[in-house]
Amino acid sequence: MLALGLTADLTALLKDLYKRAGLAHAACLSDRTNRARSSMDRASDYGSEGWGFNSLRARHHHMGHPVAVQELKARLAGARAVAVLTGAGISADSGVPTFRGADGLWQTHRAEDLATPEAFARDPRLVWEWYNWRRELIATKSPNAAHYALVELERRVERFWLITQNVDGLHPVAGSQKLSEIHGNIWKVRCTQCGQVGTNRAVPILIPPRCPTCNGLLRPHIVWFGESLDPVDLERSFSAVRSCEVLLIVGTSGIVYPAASFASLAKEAGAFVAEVNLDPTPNTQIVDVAIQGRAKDIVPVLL
Ligand code: BJW
Ligand code: ZN
Repeated sequence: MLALGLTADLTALLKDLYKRAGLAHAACLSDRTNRARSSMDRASDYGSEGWGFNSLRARHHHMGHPVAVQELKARLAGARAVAVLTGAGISADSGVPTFRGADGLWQTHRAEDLATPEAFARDPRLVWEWYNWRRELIATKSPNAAHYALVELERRVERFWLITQNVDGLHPVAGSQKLSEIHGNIWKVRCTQCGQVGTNRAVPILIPPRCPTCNGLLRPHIVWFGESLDPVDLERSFSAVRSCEVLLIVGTSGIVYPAASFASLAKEAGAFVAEVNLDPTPNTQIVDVAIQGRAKDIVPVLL
């Protein structure tokens, strides 16, 4: 697994990321995505055997144990600064497919064909068709109890920040406001010519969609592999992760950077770090408490 330098300094961290980016760029795209896939495969191998639960217990992790829930609940209730990181698992309970795993999107679609700037340059129509399919699916889904519980947590905690990798927009629909959608939003489009960002809720969107201002080709306002995250989102997220007392990580496989570095970053800064996930992930080793279960069942009982 890739490990980022555990520096508390954002500049150094970004430098590290970009240094790795340089390395990644040196390799050809398929190499990079193959590497990505092999780390995804490794992650899904962690399932039942890779990291036996006994060894996790020996490390004082409490998989789904009521004591773990109680401890996390107390930590959250006592914290004045809480950061939350969510991934596709929180929306799986609303019926939105995840990326990796048995029913994941990457089982039937090659990431390098769809979620890279190179793919869009090669065949924008194909990429837009995939997004149309996903927009159609997501349009029928609603937030679940876990999304709503995080809105309530935001209301209760003095300093709160929700960082989501999800592009489905279900957190804002639920009512979350202190939020960075670090991988973008599937209902937003961006002009490849003039850069203007707009909201477009058409299902299906007319292919190829055109910019109302300059007639340039529109693309999804989503962060694809190899693209940089918005620096404002990034700074806000790093600062929340570095300064929180509790970091709660829900439903992410923890292999896509930079979000994959948040658990160790928060630990390094002295936070109490907890994970809620159906399965063990690379983060499970790092966190103080790992609770195994469905987001919609676990997150509401943490309040
Ligand atoms: C449940 C559940 C239930 C199920 N309850 N749990 C080498 C070193 C360092 C970095 C890199 C490197 N090589 C490449 C990189 C960078 C790359 C990267 O990290 N790649 C890794 C795969 C290695 N990252 C980037 O490129 C990022 N940009 C960047 O770093 O910029 C600097 C840079 C520039 C150039 C080169 C390198 C660096 C951008 C990343 C953008 C990611 N975009 C995607 C796709 C968007 C397309 C779209 O959605 O339309 O975002 S990838 C995909 O993965 C999507 C997700 O947001 C993201 C994370 O996935 P997530 O949310 O974790 O979902 P899953 O499916 O993986 O996991 C679901 C989890 O839920 C599982 O654990 C289940 O168990 C669990 N679960 N049901 C609770 N009911
Ligand atoms: Zn334009």
